[in-house]
Amino acid sequence: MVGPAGSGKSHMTAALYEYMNLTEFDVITMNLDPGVVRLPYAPDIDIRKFVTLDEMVDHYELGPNGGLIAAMDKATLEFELILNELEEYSPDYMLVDLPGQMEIFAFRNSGPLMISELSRGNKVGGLFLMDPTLTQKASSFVSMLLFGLSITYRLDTAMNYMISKGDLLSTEQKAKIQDWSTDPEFLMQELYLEKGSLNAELSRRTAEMIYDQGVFGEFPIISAHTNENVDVAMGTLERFWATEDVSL
Ligand SMILES: Nc1nc2c(ncn2[C@@H]2O[C@H](COP(=O)(O)OP(=O)(O)O)[C@@H](O)[C@H]2O)c(=O)[nH]1
Ligand SMILES: [Mg+2]
Repeated sequence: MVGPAGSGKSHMTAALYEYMNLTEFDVITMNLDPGVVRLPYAPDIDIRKFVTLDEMVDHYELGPNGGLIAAMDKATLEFELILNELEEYSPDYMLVDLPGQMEIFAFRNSGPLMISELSRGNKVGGLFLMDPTLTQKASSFVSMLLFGLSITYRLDTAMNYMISKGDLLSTEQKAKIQDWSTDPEFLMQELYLEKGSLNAELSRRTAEMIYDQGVFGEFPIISAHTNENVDVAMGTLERFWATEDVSL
């Protein structure tokens, strides 16, 4: 589960887990956020059993960012312990809830290393959650996709893009997001209307590059609160899991 802080990763982990459990998938959850205080699900494997943010902050007298960096580094060094737990479960599927601060997970070495360890013998894919409150304008929608691409590049996994918190969106807002994601001409037009000439050109080139990467398409608009389209998200994930190419 990937996405900026507060995009709904933990709640989506809970919603997908419930859905998969009910439909009799052999599935477990893993929490990789050492700083989370409350989770909307009870993780089967929990990084906090091995390291917590508070412990690092106290021990090394760090702030929250330094503490998270230290916690992730410690977890990477001791990842064998987490892998041992995983081996005991040996589930068919696992939902991995990543830390809120994606920047620290994805752009330092620890996150990619953990994902690469988890990828050994397993097919790993990202579900990138786009918070609709951060994608109200065409330009913020494009920059959020760019953030997703950047994380894809860092973690070296396939990425499935979805819009979270669908319950907060009106029918018109949902239609607009779908138009942006399926009609590049429409998106370009909106970008030109919104931005001055310099940024319009940057936006256009960025959108074109993202479009060439095959990222655009009809993104499922899901909600962990109402369970809207959780089945559609599952369909997307099942199609991803069914594809042959493990190194997408
Ligand atoms: N309305 C709405 N709020 C949500 C939804 N999913 C999460 N939230 C809220 O968004 C905030 C952050 O969610 P969380 O799952 O902790 O995000 P994370 O940091 O990405 O793990 C919490 O206050 C959640 O209650 C959703 O589907 N709908
Ligand atoms: Mg979380």
